[in-house]
Amino acid sequence: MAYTIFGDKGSGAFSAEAVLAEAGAPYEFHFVSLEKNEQKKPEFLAINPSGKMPALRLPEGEVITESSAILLTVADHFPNARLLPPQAGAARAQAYRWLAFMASEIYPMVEVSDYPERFAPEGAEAEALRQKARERIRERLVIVERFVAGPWFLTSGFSILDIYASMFTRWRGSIGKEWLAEGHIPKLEAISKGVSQRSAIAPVWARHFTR
Ligand SMILES: N[C@@H](CCC(=O)N[C@@H](CS)C(=O)NCC(=O)O)C(=O)O
Repeated sequence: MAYTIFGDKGSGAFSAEAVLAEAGAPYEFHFVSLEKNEQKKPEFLAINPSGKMPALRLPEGEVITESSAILLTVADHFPNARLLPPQAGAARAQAYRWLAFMASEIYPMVEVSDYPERFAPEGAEAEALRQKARERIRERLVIVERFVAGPWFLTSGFSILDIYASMFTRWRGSIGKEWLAEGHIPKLEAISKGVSQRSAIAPVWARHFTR
């Protein structure tokens, strides 16, 4: 039985697909279009009532949402893939820390940047809010950048943190292309390059991020 990912290209579904590919797990990708707002249709709301992707159906039928929970679950299911540092060590604690930081401090700002009219009246106020959200994302990426060990996120080597962090660096519309071009996050950009070149992830990366 395979895992089933629900999501769109270039979305948080990248992280779910990349971790399954890296683990060598069998999976299917069920396409849900953000452009057509399919994440708000009853069929998808039955899978994730919050109307957000990714969602992952496990082989036993259980549905998991929240990208960070998906990454942790797949890392647990495939211990031999060593997608997390050893349990109870310092590197493992740092992995939890930064996964939680990106999921709780950065990801929610992406919604504000992409859909500011959900939080402020449409027009100038929503646009001003979008700019504020972009600033918060940038400020928080710079905090992450300071911690990154290089060549991977953690000193212990490649992990789910690299998959997660690299995904955020691709969201140019949410962050601002000009700022990204200024080179504020070179270590995170290097991680993205490394993730994009991993043999199992390269085709996934190309499908999600190459136009
Ligand atoms: N807390 C969720 C956030 C997921 C999320 O915001 N996903 C975006 C796509 S990258 C989405 O589905 N946006 C559509 C919407 O908000 O309507 C997670 O960590 O997976």
